[in-house]
Amino acid sequence: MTRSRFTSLTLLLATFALGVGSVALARAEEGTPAAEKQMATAPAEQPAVVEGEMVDMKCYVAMDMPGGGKHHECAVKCAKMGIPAGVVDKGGEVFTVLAPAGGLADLMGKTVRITGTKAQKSTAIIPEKVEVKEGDKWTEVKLPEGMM
Ligand SMILES: [Cu+2]
Repeated sequence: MTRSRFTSLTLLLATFALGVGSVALARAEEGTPAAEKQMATAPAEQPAVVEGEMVDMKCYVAMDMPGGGKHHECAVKCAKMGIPAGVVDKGGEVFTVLAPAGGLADLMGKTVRITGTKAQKSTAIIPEKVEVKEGDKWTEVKLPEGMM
């Protein structure tokens, strides 16, 4: 290959790359308004209250283990290790609690009520307020600072 041929090939490649680049750029710009519109009509999150038994997600999912009873000790250990906590509601729906599980370890097996933001992309809740039911009474649980 001669030098001039090499140069023109390089130029050709550069031009091609630039062309592809501008097309990609134009596409990205085209995509922006639609994406914004979609976000405006479909919020990613919505307020929600979830009530049910607190479990550790690993043992619940893998072995159908509750958060209380004979499995209580394991559930507490799992949460302290950082395995996500979850809430199983009356209908059997399971919500992952999107907060550090260590702060929820003492609630394993108890009936809890979590007020927060429900994720749309997953069955999960970001807690703003956590309450525990003892007898017929609901008590707000003080969670470690910075947890939510
Ligand atoms: Cu466990």
